[in-house]
Amino acid sequence: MINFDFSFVKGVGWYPGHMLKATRDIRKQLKLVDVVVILTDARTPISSLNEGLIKITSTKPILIVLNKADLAEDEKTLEWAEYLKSKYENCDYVITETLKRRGLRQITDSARKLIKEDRKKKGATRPLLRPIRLMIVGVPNVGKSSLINALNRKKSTRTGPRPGVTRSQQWITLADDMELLDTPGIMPPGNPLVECGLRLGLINAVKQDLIGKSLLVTYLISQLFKHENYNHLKSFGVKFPVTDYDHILETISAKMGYKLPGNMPDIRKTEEYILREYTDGKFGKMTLDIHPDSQAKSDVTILWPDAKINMDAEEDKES
Ligand SMILES: Nc1nc2c(ncn2[C@@H]2O[C@H](COP(=O)(O)OP(=O)(O)OP(=O)(O)O)[C@@H](O)[C@H]2O)c(=O)[nH]1
Ligand SMILES: [Mg+2]
Repeated sequence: MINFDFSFVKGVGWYPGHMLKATRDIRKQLKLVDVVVILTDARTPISSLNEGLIKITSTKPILIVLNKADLAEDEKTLEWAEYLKSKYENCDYVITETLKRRGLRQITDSARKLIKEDRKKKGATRPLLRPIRLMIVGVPNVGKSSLINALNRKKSTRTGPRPGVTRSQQWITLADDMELLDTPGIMPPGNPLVECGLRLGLINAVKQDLIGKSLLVTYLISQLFKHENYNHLKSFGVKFPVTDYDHILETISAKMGYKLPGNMPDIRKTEEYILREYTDGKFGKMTLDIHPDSQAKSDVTILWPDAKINMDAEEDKES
């Protein structure tokens, strides 16, 4: 049995000035667009959705894209997609793996279908004689610019495995009858619940240094135990069953040759390495958002801050 204690962790919000401006820019451009494409990370479909974006764009049809599906468990991605479709009116969903170019066609097909239905609902009778316009929004680092590049093929917008790569809006015209608006990633203002914040840090939607890399590695390892996802740890020589957290980091540090003077393990370097391995998908498919109805399956206890206190804080914020 291994225990993890996160009860001391405080929520970490991240809402720098450029996100406030980006939100204003989205409101301004909204009247120009035909459909809003909201990207979320398939590993955290709820934690990385930013419901505020759904609220401010709800006058338009919305296509929810669960991207990075290559990093999430297929069955759970489908379950979450159906959940989102039933939760929000006016929405459809598509599951994508942008880097492998999977699901791209469904995005353009679904966008066209949503626009057609919307125009019909509004009584439009003539065909649209201009390119259709899609605005791409979402939290940082979910793959908005990558999606646009994959659709565009000319690779004109910058991407990177960090939050905040795109800093301003940019229209991109595709060869066929479509225009795309890339936007900077936007977090909801305020502090998320602690576990939601840790998930956002792990997927790089929030700067990892703001949360602390040690804490994120501990959270990652707690999730590996929760999902009984041991293969990558075993490949470093970690022996199971494990009861001692330090043994995991020390084993990986020894395997990688990360040493400090005096032959001590270089834990900081090891933690940075583990997070890079996670970002590169080396720990395999793992969905972090867990539906409340699903059962935890493993021999691990994880302590969280008093959920009631957190829930009350959330409600206060909304009222
Ligand atoms: N594994 C995987 N990685 C992806 C996928 N799509 C994008 N990425 C990677 O995710 C990282 C972020 O991609 P970006 O396109 O820059 O994300 P963004 O949403 O534009 O980010 P900001 O501009 O910072 O808001 C990059 O390293 C991409 O290579 C995917 O489907 N699967
Ligand atoms: Mg971008």
